[in-house]
Amino acid sequence: MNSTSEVNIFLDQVKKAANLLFKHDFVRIYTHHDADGIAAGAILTKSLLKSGKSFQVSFLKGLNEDFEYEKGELVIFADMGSAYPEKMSEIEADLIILDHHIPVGNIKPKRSFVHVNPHLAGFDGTYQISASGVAYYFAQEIGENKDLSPIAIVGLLGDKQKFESLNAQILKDGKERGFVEESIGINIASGKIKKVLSLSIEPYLGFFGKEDELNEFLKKVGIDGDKELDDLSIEEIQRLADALALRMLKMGAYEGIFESVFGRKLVFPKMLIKSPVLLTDVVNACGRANAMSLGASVLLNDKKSVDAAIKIYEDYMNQILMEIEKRKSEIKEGFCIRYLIMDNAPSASAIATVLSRYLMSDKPLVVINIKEGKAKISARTTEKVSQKVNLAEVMRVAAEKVGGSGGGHRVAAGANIEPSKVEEFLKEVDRLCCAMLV
Ligand SMILES: [Mn+2]
Repeated sequence: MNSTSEVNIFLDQVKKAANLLFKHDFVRIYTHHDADGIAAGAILTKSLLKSGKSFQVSFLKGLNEDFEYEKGELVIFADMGSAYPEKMSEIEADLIILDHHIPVGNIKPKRSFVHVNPHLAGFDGTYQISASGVAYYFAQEIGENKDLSPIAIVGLLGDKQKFESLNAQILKDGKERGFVEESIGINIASGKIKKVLSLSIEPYLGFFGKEDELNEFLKKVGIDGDKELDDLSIEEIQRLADALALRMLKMGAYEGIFESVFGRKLVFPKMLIKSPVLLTDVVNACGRANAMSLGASVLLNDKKSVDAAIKIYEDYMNQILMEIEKRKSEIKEGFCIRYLIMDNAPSASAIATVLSRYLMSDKPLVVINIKEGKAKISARTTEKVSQKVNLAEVMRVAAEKVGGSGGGHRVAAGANIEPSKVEEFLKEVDRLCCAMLV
């Protein structure tokens, strides 16, 4: 548990950021295109609207992309910035960073600057708070915005975080005010049982494209697959949970996953999509499909957006699950890592996340996607392995060695390198992981 002084340092950063915001009428916001970044954007949108500020929200894949601003404006970066000191130091505007990635180097601001990052206050930004959580705390400083707790929870779920420390407070706020409810159950999407089980990637259950196997499974458990998952009795849920846990165990799922999937289930009674898992998957899919604003609209409870977003989610799940089934057999063994090299795959990170958490959880997994003349790398591992192996460091060092760049979190990191350097890069990654595992 973190001490009061760490909480105070963090809240002090947040307060300074709010004070800088109060000096401006207009804010330019750049946020990341993933679920956490979209959730941060939605939180900023709603809290700034309420406080009467004008603003513009744009989504970026990363800080390698161009961004614009007018001199002297206020620019907010959410879910990015902390690891790009050079870029941040060039900005000729007032600047707020709301990030949870490990800070790198020193930012030398040209104008007023507030850096809100849990790492700078002694928190662990990998598990204890995400960018949407940081934005949530910032929003509480601007006004009464506890209704945004479900949106912050979507962001932390998107980043595979835990309900501890600063995140625990967000959950507590939500429960106290009736925006979040907790009951016994399985933390999985909601809807028709067959569809939920076959399209689930969080947790990954391996039923996609295996209708006979799924029917057989449901028959054994004694559950009607055409029923709504939310209509099952406690006793049926228990049976289903036991059978799913056994299946996941046999597949090789990381043991740390079970407590987050089984036992406790969260519900957002006031959101249009009430299942936090489904809502997170939908927003994440919107980000992948370049429909970030649509994802944000769903988070802001815009009725018109829901059907289109669900359609994007179903298409995306189909695509990813098809890719996972296809790629499983192409994974190669290194000494201390496993790796997969793909050409033009839809997404490296989703595949890396699923494979490393549910199917091959004992070693770090490095997935390389060669697309448009660039090699984009996603590295993933479990919390257990990450106690020794720091993938953020591995990606940064190995990428820099071959002239690229990399970074991220201990459990989930990435890099960009030249395709011709892939072999050399993988060798270095393997060497670094072996060195850390000693
Ligand atoms: Mn994030």
